[in-house]
Amino acid sequence: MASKKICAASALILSGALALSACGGGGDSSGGGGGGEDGTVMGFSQVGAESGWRTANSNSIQEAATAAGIDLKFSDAQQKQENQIKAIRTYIQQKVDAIAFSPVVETGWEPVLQEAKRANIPVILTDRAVDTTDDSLYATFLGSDFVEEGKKAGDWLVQNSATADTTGDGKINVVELQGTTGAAPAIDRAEGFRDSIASQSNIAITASQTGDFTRDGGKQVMESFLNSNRGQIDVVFAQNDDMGLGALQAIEAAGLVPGKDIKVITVDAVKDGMQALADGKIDFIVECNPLLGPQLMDLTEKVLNGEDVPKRVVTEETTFTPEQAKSVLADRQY
Ligand code: GYE
Repeated sequence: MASKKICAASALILSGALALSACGGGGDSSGGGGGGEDGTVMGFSQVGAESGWRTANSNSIQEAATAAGIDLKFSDAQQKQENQIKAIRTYIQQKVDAIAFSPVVETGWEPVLQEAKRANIPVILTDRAVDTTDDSLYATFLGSDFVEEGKKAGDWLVQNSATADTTGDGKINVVELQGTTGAAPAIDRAEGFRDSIASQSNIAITASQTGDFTRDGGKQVMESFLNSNRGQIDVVFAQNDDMGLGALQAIEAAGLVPGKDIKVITVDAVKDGMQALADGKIDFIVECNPLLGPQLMDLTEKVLNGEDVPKRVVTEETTFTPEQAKSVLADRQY
């Protein structure tokens, strides 16, 4: 009741077309909800809860929706594409005003995005990209440049190759813990990292396997790498902090000292990762910023208002050494 009243009130101050679409969910007996304080209903399909990054990202989106007065319908797909497709279809049926999602993998979205387009519901991609040639299927894409992140990781290794040869044989053998197979950050970080080390004949990726962006996954894959290549691994490139933290457990359990016997490079810079970096167990972290909520709400409002938005909005981010981690750790929000 209350939310319908607010929706009616906001209709007075909004232009005709938007007022209709903003209140579309509220008038629907199929359970679309009445809208937030500003009448807007957004359906958001999250990848899952696989990492510290993801938790920070979900919190940011939920808090920003509340702050913007947007009624957020939030669902967790548990890293399964079929669950995301189901959630998006439900949002279409509920006639939400906008749909946002972070696609678990890059491919296979065209049919459901076509359905959203036919229903005139704008889709905003956040965090991860979809692989499609038809960019009319989404309004904008907000998130990091993952190729760049992979490059930054590789560049650090190239610049620090003198100390990275921990086995002292003149070669730097890197093992890679990849993120979820088919996910944009896994594909792109791998590409950027390879681009960066390509010209270095002394650096080689000797093993690469997915740890699904989870701590457990990283630990298990690192255990198997250590079982088959013990004594030959100089560096671990973990495509996120959680897998890197799992790898640390495996390295220590094998009686080796991370940061000394094996150098560790990760991506994200969540608090646990930054702590391990400050402690000297991780050597370098490339930041990936999960606090996308405020920008996502802002872009959504603009799209619904019919304003022009850039097709791609890239998040700004930095990198951290142990010294830098020590100085920012106390103020780290996530
Ligand atoms: O790096 C990882 C998470 O898509 C950028 O997904 C995100 C990645 C992030 O599970 O920790």
